[in-house]
Amino acid sequence: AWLKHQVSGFKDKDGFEREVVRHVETTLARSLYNCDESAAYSACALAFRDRLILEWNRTQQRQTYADSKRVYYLSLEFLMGRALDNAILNVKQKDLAKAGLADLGFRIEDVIQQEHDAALGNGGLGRLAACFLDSLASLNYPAWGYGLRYRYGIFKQEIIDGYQVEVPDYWLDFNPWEFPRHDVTVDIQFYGNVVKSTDDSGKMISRWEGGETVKAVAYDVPIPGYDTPTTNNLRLWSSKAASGEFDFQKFNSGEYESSVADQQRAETISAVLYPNDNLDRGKELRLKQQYFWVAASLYDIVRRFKKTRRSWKEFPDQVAIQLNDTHPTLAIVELQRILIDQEGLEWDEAWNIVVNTFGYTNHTVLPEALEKWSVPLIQHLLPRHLQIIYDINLYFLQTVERQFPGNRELLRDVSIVEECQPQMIRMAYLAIVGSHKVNGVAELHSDLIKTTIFKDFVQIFGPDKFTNVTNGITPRRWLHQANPRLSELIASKTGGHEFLTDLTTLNKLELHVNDKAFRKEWAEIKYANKVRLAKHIKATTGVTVNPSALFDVQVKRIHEYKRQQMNIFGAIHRYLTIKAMTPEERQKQMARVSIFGGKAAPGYWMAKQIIHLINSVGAVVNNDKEIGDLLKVVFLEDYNVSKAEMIVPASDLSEHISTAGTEASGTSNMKFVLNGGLIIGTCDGANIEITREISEQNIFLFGHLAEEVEELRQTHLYGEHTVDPDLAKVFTAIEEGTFGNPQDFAGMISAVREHGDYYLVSDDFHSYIETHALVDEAYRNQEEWITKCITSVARMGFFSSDRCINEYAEEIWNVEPLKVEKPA
Ligand code: DL6
Repeated sequence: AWLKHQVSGFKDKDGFEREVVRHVETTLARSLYNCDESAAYSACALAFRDRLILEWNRTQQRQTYADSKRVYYLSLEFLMGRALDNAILNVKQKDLAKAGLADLGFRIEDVIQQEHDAALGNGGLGRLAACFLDSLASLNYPAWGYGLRYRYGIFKQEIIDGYQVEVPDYWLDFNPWEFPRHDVTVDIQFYGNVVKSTDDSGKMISRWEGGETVKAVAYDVPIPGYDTPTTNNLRLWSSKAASGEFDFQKFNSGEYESSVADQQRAETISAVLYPNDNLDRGKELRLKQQYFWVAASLYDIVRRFKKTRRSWKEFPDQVAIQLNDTHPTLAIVELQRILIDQEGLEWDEAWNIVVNTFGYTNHTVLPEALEKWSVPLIQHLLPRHLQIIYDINLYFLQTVERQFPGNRELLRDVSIVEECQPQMIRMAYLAIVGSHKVNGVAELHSDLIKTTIFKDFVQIFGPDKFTNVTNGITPRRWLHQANPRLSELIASKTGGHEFLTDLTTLNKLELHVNDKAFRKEWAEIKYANKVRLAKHIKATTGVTVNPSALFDVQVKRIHEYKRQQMNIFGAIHRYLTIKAMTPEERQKQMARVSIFGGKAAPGYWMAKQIIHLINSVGAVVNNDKEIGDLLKVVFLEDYNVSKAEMIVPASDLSEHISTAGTEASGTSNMKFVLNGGLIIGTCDGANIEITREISEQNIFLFGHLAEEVEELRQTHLYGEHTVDPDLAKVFTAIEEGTFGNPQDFAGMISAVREHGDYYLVSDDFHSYIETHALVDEAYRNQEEWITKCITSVARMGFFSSDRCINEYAEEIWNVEPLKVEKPA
């Protein structure tokens, strides 16, 4: 299906300006004389959006007409960030927009910054989903994302007196990127009961009846591809009362408050994103969110399939559904229910279709993040689904029994229903049983799931069901958009912007690694990015940092396994070391800025203590005249996607220092290296493959290996646990009150000293400190440092999310791109 289309940008600058002015004057009903930056953003977004909509409609028509297999990416999180810059860059009209806005009296950077981040996610999992949507569109795959339209995204973080304070993120005041589809609604049922009867042929049928109904309303978001007319769709569901606005009878009889109660209860479902990262809390509303979203999405997918009038057995040839972690696992049960209860298929035929349709991506091995739902809760909320889960489990266990007769232990271990009080449904097991492929997100992680949490399933299903797709990032956002000067410099040396669609062509950079002028410009760009970040630091924290110092960055969700506590202990160690130096020694010391950022889940006490310690250390160190520029410690408030776009290009060194075996992949490690920063890290997640690609000389690895972790934990529990002497000095300084009330940090210290040091902070501390000393040495030699940076960037081609999506398409989804003619 070669169909010809032209990407719809603007013909010229004047045309763009006319459209902006038209939107200011008509859509916004303002005059150019009282058009502020916010109005300029709105008008500019609407102008580009108008063009995008045309491509979006055409893409949908083209894909429907081609009638080829589609991918549906089900994710509870899509951490999209801002859309305007992305939309402009995809049609390659940044210069035009910049000049047009300048004519109207605006700087494009200021206009772009008016946009509120679409922050419908917690961290890596949600951002990965956003990168995947970008790649799917850019590679012309017929694909839809399905998610929830939370009224409140991830909370905004304020730092008050050194503590995290959460503020709601109401982001929908003005959102030109979504389109309500009041005509696309689905009634979603909860509660009720199951009625059994027999049909005319004597076959037993089950009907789910009664209960409560909530309406799902579709909101569509266009997802433009880069340098292609393909514009895919992200459909987000919003909940509304099925009965309309409110209960008129109650209203008329004066019960004003309860007349709106139904409406409010219904709207609560999609009201708020759960702010936990790598943590399962088992709340009823979360289960309601999950079912609401998968039921609406499946209804939509099935409705689209039925329009093609194909037979059911063709469903997996037309539909591939990817489960982003276990959050959408109920989709497996729901599709089985639709096929057997509503469409009348036999169990086996239906189950075959289900399994061939679904793929499941696991994103964590942390036990506290593996989802389980209590049987009584599912029984109450989704009675028919519980029966189907029991049947899925029964048939599964019967095949296991046939394969491994008499192995009761195995049956207990792999049962989808965990026998405890109350019984629990293990969602990862259900996802494995109901999918044809299961993948991890980096090599080590994919190996670990096969040898630890899912090892029995490898025995049962064979190793081919389990695969690896190492994560990736979109170079469009994480290089071209975030670091425009570096992107242009790379283009000038690699013969154009091909690297944006084929990242492996970055390898051409190696030819220029000794080119003096190129290296000079490279260094200037990094410095300029650091100056910009330094200004932001000054404006938001009041701390002055020297852009010539080494910027050492750790930005990600705050979690004990990610070990920000080790980083801040390391900074304290550095502070104590500098304090103990003679003036001559200090002269030789390399200047550092330790930069932290990230949100703690509101209920995660230890993570909040870590933030407090970072800020308390900063308050002391940054005001210590003896120290001056040699060390600064700053915590950047409210880390999000758009802040990452500023922080990542400004880093010299970034920290990816999780306890080995705990970080499934990590993706910010890829972003930092792609932007010419080096990394210090453990042998964990994608750090290992990054090392393989860029070579060991260009990365600072330290710490114990994954295979050593379990034994070390055991020795902590049952043997002697002596704290590393350098770390002990850090603890003494904290306990002496150097950074404020020691009681505030007692929990962090005792986790290491008295409670088994589960995350191996003490075990890794020595090699962490030593490796930082190597970093100082390496940074001293700027020429070598720049060589390392350029070489690393040149070798990052593997980590494009385009490569990942092509792997999913080939190995898991069996889908082909829908070819479109490249725009002229
Ligand atoms: O795969 C994306 C991302 C990985 O890069 C991180 O290493 C991993 O921690 C994260 N996993 C989760 C799991 N949450 N749940 N459920 O966020 O996935």
